[in-house]
Amino acid sequence: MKIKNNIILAMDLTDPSEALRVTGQVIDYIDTVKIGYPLVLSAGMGCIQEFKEELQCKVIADFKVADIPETNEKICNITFEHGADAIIVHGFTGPDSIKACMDAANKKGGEIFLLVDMSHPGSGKFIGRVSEEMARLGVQLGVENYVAPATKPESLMGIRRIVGEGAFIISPGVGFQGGEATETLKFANAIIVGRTIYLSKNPRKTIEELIKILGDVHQTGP
Ligand code: FNU
Repeated sequence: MKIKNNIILAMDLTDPSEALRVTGQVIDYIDTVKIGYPLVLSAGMGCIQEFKEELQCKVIADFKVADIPETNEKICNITFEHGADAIIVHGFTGPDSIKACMDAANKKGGEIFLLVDMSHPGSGKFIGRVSEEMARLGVQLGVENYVAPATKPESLMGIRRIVGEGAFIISPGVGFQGGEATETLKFANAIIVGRTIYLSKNPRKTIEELIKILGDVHQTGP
């Protein structure tokens, strides 16, 4: 997946017209929006197609799929049939459940992102303890895309080491959760940014500033 400016907007506003309006303000700068339960549970699955048609963007469905293989297959099929380009899938459910999502994605022409560690403080208790094992499982299964946290650079770095340079990592937790954009992009291919943009008084200016910071680093960096 190629992502414009290496930024994915996490659109978690729950009012569908507000969500479209605010995304529209920054759509010149991004081509990929992550939509999850907050918006879909209030607006319905139709909002995926609405975003794609009105804003001409790719949509990643953040459904953190975590069920038995047969149910995972159904969830993925429905999500791709509603127009999602990719779906986020939990790694902790194990190989058969992940494989069911990969098979559904292959059949429907979509992609999966395997979530191997999370960004919130409580993630250290369980998921963070097995994240490298999950990443290794992803590699064994042939998973190409991963989600790993911007708030834990050590974890992100370890996951990159395991999945290799060829894998595509997207990383949530930049801004409000404390993750740092330029640091994160040393190990991730794209950052996921939500509240910093959509709660900004001027989302357009905020994303322009973010792009400028990333661009400056790119120009002066190694
Ligand atoms: P923001 N998200 C996350 N951490 O934050 N999918 C994870 O480990 C993860 C996620 C999502 O904090 C979160 O649900 F797996 O406002 C939200 O949609 O910038 C977004 O990433 C972060 O939003």
